[in-house]
Amino acid sequence: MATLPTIRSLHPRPVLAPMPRPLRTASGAIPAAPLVLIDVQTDQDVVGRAYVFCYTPLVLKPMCAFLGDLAGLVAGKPVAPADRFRELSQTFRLLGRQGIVGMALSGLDMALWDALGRAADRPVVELIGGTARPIPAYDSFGLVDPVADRAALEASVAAGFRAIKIKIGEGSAAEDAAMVRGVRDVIGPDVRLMVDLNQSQGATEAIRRIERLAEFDLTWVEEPVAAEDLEGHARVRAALPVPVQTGENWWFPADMARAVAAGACDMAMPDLMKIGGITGWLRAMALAEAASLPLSSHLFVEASAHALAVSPTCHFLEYLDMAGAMLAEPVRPAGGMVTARGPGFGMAWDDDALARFTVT
Ligand code: SMN
Ligand code: MG
Repeated sequence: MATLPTIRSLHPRPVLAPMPRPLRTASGAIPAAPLVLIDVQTDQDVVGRAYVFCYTPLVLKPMCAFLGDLAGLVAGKPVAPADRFRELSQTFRLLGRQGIVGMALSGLDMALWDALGRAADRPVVELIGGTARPIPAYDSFGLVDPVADRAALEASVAAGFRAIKIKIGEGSAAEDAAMVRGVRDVIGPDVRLMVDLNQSQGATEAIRRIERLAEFDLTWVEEPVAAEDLEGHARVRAALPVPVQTGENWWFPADMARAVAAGACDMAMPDLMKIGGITGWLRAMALAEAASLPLSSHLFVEASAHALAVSPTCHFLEYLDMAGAMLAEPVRPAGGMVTARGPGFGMAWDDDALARFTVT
């Protein structure tokens, strides 16, 4: 059997990637994607590639510095994601794995899985026991103006998406209702519609707002209250006919277990960068199956197609293209579906984009 590659070094690079649609949410705007691209050099002729999404450019430099120092802890060790996950989790036990630490560990995990896939010349989905298959995707918008954004919404439906998500919660309840009504009128009754409050409300106000929207046949309402307010999520869930979705801000599977125990949601959407990469996702998907929670992804389109393909309660892949501008071949949904590509996650950086968008 071929030997496992050994980690030699990490090469983090900060970029500000243009997005097809700048994103506005009720809790802030993201005009361009602050990403740190992570290359894991190994002793074989494979380089593992992944990226982390930093939400704000302010995190780019500290993330690169932390990843650079993390290299000292893993250099010379095998590309064995579960082993490195276990060791690094123990290393940061006293500090805790929230924030930059958790993002870096998850990003490193994804890069290690990519390296393993490249070493075996297989897509990651096959390393974790599945096969690449089309995953239903929803086209994820920010806050929208149904008039100004009509063409973009119509283009999504024409491209084959059978599900659309929009953000609400920035304005008044009446403005939310007008936005949702307008979008429902554009996409018609047969396309699923999800709404995302991005933690912008208290439970009472969230209930009041969503009750007004129930007539529009919503597939889910996402993060109605602060991510860490599990009781608030449970209150909203108990009061509404609309399913509650949450999970993008769970740090590692333990956070998910706490949310499930609190009855916080009807469905779950962990973020690969916060749940612990592929290694964390494999544990989270078991929690979702045991709790009968439909499981969806958050961002990280490329790696999520691999993770969802082996998820027993696979629901939807979020198509929100953060890194496409940095890739030689961006992921292209077909008929509203996204299929995993290899080897690894099938990502190659575009050299021109690196030259243009690297932050110095
Ligand atoms: C979201 C929040 C922040 C950045 C990107 C996306 C949003 C989502 O909560 O679910 O898409
Ligand atoms: Mg969200």
